[in-house]
Amino acid sequence: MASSISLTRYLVEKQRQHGHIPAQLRLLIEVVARACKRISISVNKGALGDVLGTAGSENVQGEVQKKLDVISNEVLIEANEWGGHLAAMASEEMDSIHVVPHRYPQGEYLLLFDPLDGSSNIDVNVSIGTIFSVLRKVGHSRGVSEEDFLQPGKQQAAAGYCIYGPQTTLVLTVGDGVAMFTLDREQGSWTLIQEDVQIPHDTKEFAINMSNVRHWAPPVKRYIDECLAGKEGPRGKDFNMRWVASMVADVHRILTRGGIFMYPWDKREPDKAGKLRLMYEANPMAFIVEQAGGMATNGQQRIMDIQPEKLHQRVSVMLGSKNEVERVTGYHQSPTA
Ligand code: P6P
Repeated sequence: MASSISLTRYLVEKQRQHGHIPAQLRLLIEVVARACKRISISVNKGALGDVLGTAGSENVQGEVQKKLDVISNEVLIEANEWGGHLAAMASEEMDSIHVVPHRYPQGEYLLLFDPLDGSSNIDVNVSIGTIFSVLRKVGHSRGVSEEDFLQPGKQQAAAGYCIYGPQTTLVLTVGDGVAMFTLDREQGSWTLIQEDVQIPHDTKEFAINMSNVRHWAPPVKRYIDECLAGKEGPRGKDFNMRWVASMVADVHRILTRGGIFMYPWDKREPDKAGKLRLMYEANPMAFIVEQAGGMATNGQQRIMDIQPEKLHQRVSVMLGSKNEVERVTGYHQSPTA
């Protein structure tokens, strides 16, 4: 294998070539990557580390928290508090933002994360992951409030995820393409395995939870019915289906070989825009997917153009291979076309 490039070297060279990564952002990314390394150690222990099962508490979403949800959240908070690169953090597992304590210097970035996405898969040994998004703090006063976080996804300075699967792989964008790093456990370092990741514009693979078919809006139903009709239908080709029920795993497959991922609005909870959260699931994944030549919409508009109103607001998500996302978005915008 050609001389391996570490995450640190990749970030330094990006900074040298493009001035793309200010020192504070570089530190932030390396600290998050180190936290993901620690989370992967707990995840990999499973039953041997007394980290499985529920924590006996609920998160702000009213969901039962798994022990690893709480552990992962604590690891990310503790790792990022002291470095002077952050002003505050927000997490799926915390009702309100966590402002960097006064005993530490404050930085210019805001970090948002889903510390362990796919929790329902933890106890059955299926891939799960950490998703993170980085925003710049607007204004220079020391005060930070939830409003500082309510920026559209197109304002992100960086985004990434770490998938804890057969390999532990970190996927990252700072707005200059997408790179993948696999954890070399013998050296304890992140090693570059791919840069300039590109999602094929076409695919024959869709990812959606089919058990919800009776609850979908007509444009989603039309799109999936056409896929299921296969060669004999209007698409003229057969499609395959995958649904891991871990967004990180489904998105990683799409980054690797193409596909479309959908978690659309449905009639089960009509007042909610969708199941997934905008700020720390949809936005970071949309940034990564767009940087890899894909597309990400809520059926009506680009996800990264949505102006957030609440920290934990939900959104309908369609993302992946550009031509497929364009098609299903078109069905929403012109239902009779
Ligand atoms: P369902 C995991 O809980 C998650 O938030 C995403 O990672 C995943 O895509 C989705 O929910 C799975 O939802 O309804 O299929 O269990």
